[in-house]
Amino acid sequence: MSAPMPCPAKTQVLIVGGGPSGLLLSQLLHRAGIDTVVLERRSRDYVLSRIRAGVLEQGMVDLLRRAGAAERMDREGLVHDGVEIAFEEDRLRLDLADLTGGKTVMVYGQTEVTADLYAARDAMGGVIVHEAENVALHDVDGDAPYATFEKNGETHRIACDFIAGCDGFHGVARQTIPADVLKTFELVYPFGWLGILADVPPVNDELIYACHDKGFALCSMRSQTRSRYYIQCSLEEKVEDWSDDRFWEALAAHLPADVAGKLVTGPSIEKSIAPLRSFVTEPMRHGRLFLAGDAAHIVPPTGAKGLNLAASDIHYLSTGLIDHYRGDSTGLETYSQRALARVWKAERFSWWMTTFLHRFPEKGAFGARMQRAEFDYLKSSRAAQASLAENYVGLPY
Ligand code: FAS
Ligand code: PHB
Repeated sequence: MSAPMPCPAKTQVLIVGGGPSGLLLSQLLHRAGIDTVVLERRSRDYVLSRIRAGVLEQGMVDLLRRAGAAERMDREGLVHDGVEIAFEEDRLRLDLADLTGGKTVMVYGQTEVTADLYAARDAMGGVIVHEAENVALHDVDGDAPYATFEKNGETHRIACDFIAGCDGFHGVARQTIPADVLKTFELVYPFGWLGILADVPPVNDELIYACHDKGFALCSMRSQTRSRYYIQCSLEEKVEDWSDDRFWEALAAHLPADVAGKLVTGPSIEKSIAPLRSFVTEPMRHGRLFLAGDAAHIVPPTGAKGLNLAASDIHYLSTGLIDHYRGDSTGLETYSQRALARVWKAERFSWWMTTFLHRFPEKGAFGARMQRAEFDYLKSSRAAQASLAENYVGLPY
């Protein structure tokens, strides 16, 4: 990794957050001749240690290719044209390509996407300041916004034309928008996902989303030799109480018998519990500050939309900024409205998939029968399958 670039006192677009949103935006703008600086709170190793998403929509794949950061994905990524939904002992394969006129998804981990974007930024000499502490944003609703931050005990100031808040759910950007301007919408689910990563061959060559009396489970993967599994867990669970053996036993109990019987188990590389929430911020712009990705919205991972929504935000924002510097600000003026239109559709799908496939004890026997009926309808209706498929592969930008 090259020595960190010195931080300039001025740039065109200041980006807060060096996750996939911030890195992708920085790369796309730099390739269009627009200067950026990325301020990232954590070290690069810390950012790259996160295990998160695993499924990319075609829109994200296209953006990574446009960003010149897709070579390893195209070599190592797995193109999937189908996905399975299991309900108790029943299994239903959705032929995504047949149901959507040829569309597919790419199975390639977010960790790899982020590493590829870091490599692409390094190759272009991108300015990324790691361990930038106490980032604060100033005059975002004026004509001369700027940011301050601390590093190695010194306070720095960067003037800019625009600020992109790509700093995730717990970032500073959304908090910079005045409370009387911001409107938020939230639904917190009464359970989480306990996830494991292990170097064992996947149990199935496509993902399986499973609804079982014991709860939800997901069989996913990172490659033909590395698997990613999740089971629904209560919010009181502590990951340290889950040995590998206990996880593998619980996973098998959440799956159809013929799937459980093929499970290959092994030592975990990573285990973690993620809470599930639906969250949206309106608007996604305030003056010269634009929110993108998890800084603006969160979806439960059941629909594989989190990272993919960040991608469509970055598509709208990068094209709006590029057009602005070429004299047309229409894209920036319409950014929030265009991004939110797609965000809310993905929020709906992610909420529907979560409600369909997780156990909600408080909904009782009637609720369980509604979930069974949802599955039976899906199994019997090509229209229902096409609706799930078109949302899963990703609605148009
Ligand atoms: P990120 O949160 O990835 O990145 C924000 C960056 O900003 C971070 O590097 C952070 O360190 C930095 N930052 C924060 N505050 C800052 C500050 N004040 N100053 C400077 N930098 C700051 N999505 C899926 O599709 N499938 C999944 O299975 C899935 N699993 C997930 C599991 C977990 C535990 C989490 C938290 C999310 C998961 N997601 C999943 C969603 C996830 O993939 C996000 O959608 C994706 O990381 C969005 O990328 P960013 O918008 O870049 O936000
Ligand atoms: C993953 O592989 O981590 C993954 C895949 C699909 C999802 C959620 C997570 O919906």
